[in-house]
Amino acid sequence: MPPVPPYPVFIDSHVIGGFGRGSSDLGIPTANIPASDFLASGIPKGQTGIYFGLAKISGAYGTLVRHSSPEENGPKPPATEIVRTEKSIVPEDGVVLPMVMSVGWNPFYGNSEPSAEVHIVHKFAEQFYGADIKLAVLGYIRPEQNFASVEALIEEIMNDIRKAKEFLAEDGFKQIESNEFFK
Ligand code: ADP
Ligand code: RBF
Ligand code: MG
Repeated sequence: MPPVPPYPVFIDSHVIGGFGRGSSDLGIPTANIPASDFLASGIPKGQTGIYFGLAKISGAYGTLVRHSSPEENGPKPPATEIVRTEKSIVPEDGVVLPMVMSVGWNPFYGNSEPSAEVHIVHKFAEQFYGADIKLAVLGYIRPEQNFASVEALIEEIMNDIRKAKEFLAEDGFKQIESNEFFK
């Protein structure tokens, strides 16, 4: 089955700092992008929730400097700055990869601002703040939910990843990998 309209939706963005708890709290790092890039993408406005698709990282990246800790900020994201380095994405990390994406207010954490964040199903050599990220959003999985525990949230994310892999294994999705957008 091919992606159902309005998908595929292509988003050309870059990686910014988030709340700083994806890796530390959940063990599931997410590359955050400006929520405005998601809102401008053509996906029906205000449709928060969990999506799946493909991602490709490229270009130069830097190191993230946080000017305060997530704990100090509560529901607001900490101020961050990306300090450029001479590093660029290595070829084995710069391929089209499966991803799951979460958009919204993270009810479990009660954020005061919407975020858009992408977990790529791949083991990266390093963090890649400031790098370019190209996304093909290929479908919607579910709305955002609240959970009774961090463990329950993690379990649901694992389930999302399983579903994403199943969808992406179907013919119509695989072809998007060779789309001109990713060249
Ligand atoms: P933040 O809140 O700043 O986004 P995270 O812990 O969610 O912190 O993610 C940190 C960073 O980890 C991402 O911005 C990205 O550079 C890097 N990263 C490493 N592996 C992955 C991956 N598999 N998927 C997404 N990001 C990853
Ligand atoms: N946060 C929620 O509060 N509720 C969710 O249902 C939820 N689902 C997610 C699904 C995926 C695939 C990913 C990558 C993240 C999800 N999150 C959800 C966001 C999670 O809380 C967030 O990644 C961390 O707070 C780190 O920023
Ligand atoms: Mg993140």
